[in-house]
Amino acid sequence: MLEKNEVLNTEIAKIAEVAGYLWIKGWAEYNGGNISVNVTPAVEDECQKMTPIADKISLPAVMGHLKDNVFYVTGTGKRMRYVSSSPWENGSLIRISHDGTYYEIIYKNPIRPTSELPSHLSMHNYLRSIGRKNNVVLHTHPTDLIALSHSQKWLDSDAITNMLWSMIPECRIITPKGLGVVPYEIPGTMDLANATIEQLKNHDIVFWEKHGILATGIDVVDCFDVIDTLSKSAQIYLNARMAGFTPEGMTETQLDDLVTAFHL
Ligand code: 2HA
Ligand code: ZN
Repeated sequence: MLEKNEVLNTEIAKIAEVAGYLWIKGWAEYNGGNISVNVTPAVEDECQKMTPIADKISLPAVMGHLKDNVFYVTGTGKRMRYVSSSPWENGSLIRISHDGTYYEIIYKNPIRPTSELPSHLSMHNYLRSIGRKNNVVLHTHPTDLIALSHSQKWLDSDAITNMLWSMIPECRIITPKGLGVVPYEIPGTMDLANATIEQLKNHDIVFWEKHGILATGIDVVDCFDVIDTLSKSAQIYLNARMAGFTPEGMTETQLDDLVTAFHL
């Protein structure tokens, strides 16, 4: 009985908590953002036997590293504020087929997954293929970071990473691999997914021009914290600019000292 599965319930409660933060932060206007979390370890035995509650849907490529995996995925067109209050009315569990070519919704309501699902699954599949212990893909629309993505100056991985790192020490510590940058692509397309995957080779977080940000990781709350810290840095930079000066930023030596102190 999945209702009584405490490990799954805890994971869903964390997703609901994060969805609420995305809304409160003002990062989830309309149906903005989407979340997928690999919950296979929590539900493995139970879910392999469950009867699908909707038709099979083919995947754009074979997801060889996600065979029989189960994901909680937010629904297409759904609002984060309602994912927060009613996760099972605004998202569902899907199970990837044994051959990795299609998926089926298995629980709890036939809520169709986000339009970004093929791209999320491609990322999950890629990260597993290179041995990264990834469970989460979280995409959202932080106002301050998107504002920065409207300037060519910040659409450079080193430039945006170094500027954000230099605003507060936490940022250097919590995002040691910095940000990857993807030039504008149409939302929901495999072009956007493939360009993102290219950046995930060297980063855990990817900045999408004039659109938003995507974080990958083991834990959904940690993914939120990473984006929250980047957003804080962006706010400090923009607040200083609005006050009429360019912030100094921490020096290179101050940043390097963090690498030593925190073994980054
Ligand atoms: O789900 O944010 O990028 C709505 C979006 C698409
Ligand atoms: Zn988006």
